[in-house]
This record gives sequence, C-alpha cells and structure tokens, in this order.
Amino acid sequence: MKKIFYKLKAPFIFLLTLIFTFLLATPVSALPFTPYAVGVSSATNSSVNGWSMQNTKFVVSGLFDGIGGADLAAVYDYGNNNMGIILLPEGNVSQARTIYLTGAHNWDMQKTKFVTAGDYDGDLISDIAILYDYGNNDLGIWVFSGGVSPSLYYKSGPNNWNLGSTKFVASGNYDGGSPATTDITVMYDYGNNKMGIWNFLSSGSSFLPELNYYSNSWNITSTKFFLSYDFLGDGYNDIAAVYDYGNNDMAIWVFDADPRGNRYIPSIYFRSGTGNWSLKNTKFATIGVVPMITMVYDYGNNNMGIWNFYNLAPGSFTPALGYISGSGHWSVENTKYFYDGLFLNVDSPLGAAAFYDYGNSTIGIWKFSYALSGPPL
Ligand SMILES: [Ca+2]
Ligand SMILES: [Ca+2]
Ligand SMILES: [Ca+2]
Repeated sequence: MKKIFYKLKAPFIFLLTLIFTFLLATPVSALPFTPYAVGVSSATNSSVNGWSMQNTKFVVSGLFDGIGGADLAAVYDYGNNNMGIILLPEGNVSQARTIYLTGAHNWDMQKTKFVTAGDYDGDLISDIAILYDYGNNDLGIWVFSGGVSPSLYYKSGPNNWNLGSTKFVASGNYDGGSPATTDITVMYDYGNNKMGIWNFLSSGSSFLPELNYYSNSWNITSTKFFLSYDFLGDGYNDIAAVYDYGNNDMAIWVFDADPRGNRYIPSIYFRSGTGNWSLKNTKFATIGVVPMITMVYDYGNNNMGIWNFYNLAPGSFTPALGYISGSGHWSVENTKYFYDGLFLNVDSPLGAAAFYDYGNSTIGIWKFSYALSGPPL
C-alpha cells in the first residue's frame, strides 16, 4: 500500500490544488511537504515484536534520548496494569525500544488521563508528564525523566482538582526563567461557559499551580485544539486555541502570555468566515518551528491535506496548503497521531511525522520533510 504514495502525479496534484483553492477560497502557495516513510512495523520485522494500536494509549514527541533529532515516545498498555514507555528514536520503528516499565499491577491505565512532553527539570532532555487520576478529585502529575525513576511532581489532594473538567493539556515554558523549565498549561471547564487557564509552573522538581486566565464567556465544547508556543517571541509560551463558531466558521485565538502580570491577553489571529473551514474534518493541529500551526484536514475519499497557518506577522496567521495526498491515497481515520516541527527529521530539520495504522499489528511512521523554497512535486 505504501508505494502508492510515491505514484502521485504532479498534474493531478496541481488540479486538486486548483479545486481546493477554489473550494476554500484560501491562498495556496507551493506545496512544501514531501512525505517519506521511515519504518513500518510488523510482527516479523519490528524490534517491539508487533505493535498493537489498541494498546498505544498516547504518543508524544520530544528530544528524549539527547541524540540527533526529535523522537517519538508511546505510552503503551502491556496489560495487568503494566505501563510501558516505548522510545522511537527519530520516529524510527525499527529502533523502537521499551525504556520504562512500571511492572505488573503498578499502574492503572484507566487513570492515565493526559500525557504531555517537555523539559520539566531543565536538563535539556525531554521528559514525559502524566496526569493521573487518584479518584475523589485528587490529581497527581508524574514526571518520567530519561533513565531514572518517575517522580511525583504534584498531588492536589482529595477534592481539589477534577480531571473530568480538565479539557486540554499542553507543555510550554510560561514563565521563562533560568534554567528554562517547561511548565504544564491546562484549560479547565467550570461549566456554564466559565473557563480557566491554569499553569503548573515547574521548579525543576515540583509543579506550582497558578490560575492565569478566567473567562465567563468561553464555550469549551466549541474549543477543538489547544497548543502552546511562543508566538510573540518574547520568551514566554503563549496559547493558541482553535474555536468553532459553527457553520464552518473557525477562529484561532492566541492567548499572549504575560507572566509578569500573572495573566494571558487573548486576541483573534485568524478567522475563516462562514462556510470556509470544517473543524469536524480537522483531525490534528500541531505546532511548527517556522513558526506556524499545522492542521491535518480530511477531505473524504481518503484524501488528506496538510494546511500551514504561518505566523508571519504579529497578530495574524496566513494559511497555505502544504500537502495534499489526492483521493484514495491517505486515510485520515487511520492516522492516529501527527507531529510537526521539533527537528523530527535529521536530514531536514523542519518537518512533520504521522503515526499510521495499517492494521494487523503494523504501524508506519511517515515523515514529511519541509522545504522552505520550491515545490518538490
Ligand atoms: Ca529533562
Ligand atoms: Ca517555566
Ligand atoms: Ca510569548
């Protein structure tokens, strides 16, 4: 199946580009992404001896082994309450190895609610943070640093934190500081359109929660994506929230981090207008290093598009189609995770990676190398 991806014909792509340009009334520049596969696992050739997508509960990206480019890491359910972390160096399936196992009866996968990655202890190697539900509204945040035992950075205590009301979690350095420790930012639903953005500020060994934004007119069920990035380039990670106004009208809000004022200042950077963007068809949104927000769009008929929203000027995003597979070439439904930027490609430091489920215990990691100049197709 994978070979069909190489058979895309340029005129076909050009025609599709024209069609979608017309349909979306959005500017389309050159197509800067070229996909290639870096590994496909199977029961016979994978070092992890087969791969169950069903047991893959979370996948995060980061610089986990300190070598080369960014890696992927999967939080994997081995059964019997045994949780493992599998490292995929630079996304290479053939080099996948389990780097941590809790051991049987030591970890309840059902209570593992959110997984995110960042450098929480400031040693320049990415760590994995897991938000764990102890029941009775008692939240624990465990940090797994490379090669060492996990450490409980935070525990709210009973009746202090409802994980059911915790809707989005992202990692980013909200407050700057030295060493630069990554903090965890969450969007919390207080009900009745009341929303709060909390930061769990990292000291390097613990988290201190702080409420930095509160709104009584924000509908969390209309919020589709929540991303952390320093859009304004002042050293403090801002938040982008992708919001559905209905009637295929989408907006990207940016919450400008102002840690010296213990607050965020929100504004709309992009709004598609009615009939121009379906968030139901938008499966992933991620951050690029250009800087940009990248979204994976399902056109139906196994036709997948990658859109880049470039943050070229303060206060705005400019959308451009980065890649389109063509009908019958890519199932968005089978695409389970998608990551952008973060040096995922060693040979091309800007790119994206998709975690693709072929069924029958076979996964593929597809990379999209990014070229700033010239269309490769
Ligand atoms: Ca670290
Ligand atoms: Ca910090
Ligand atoms: Ca900022």
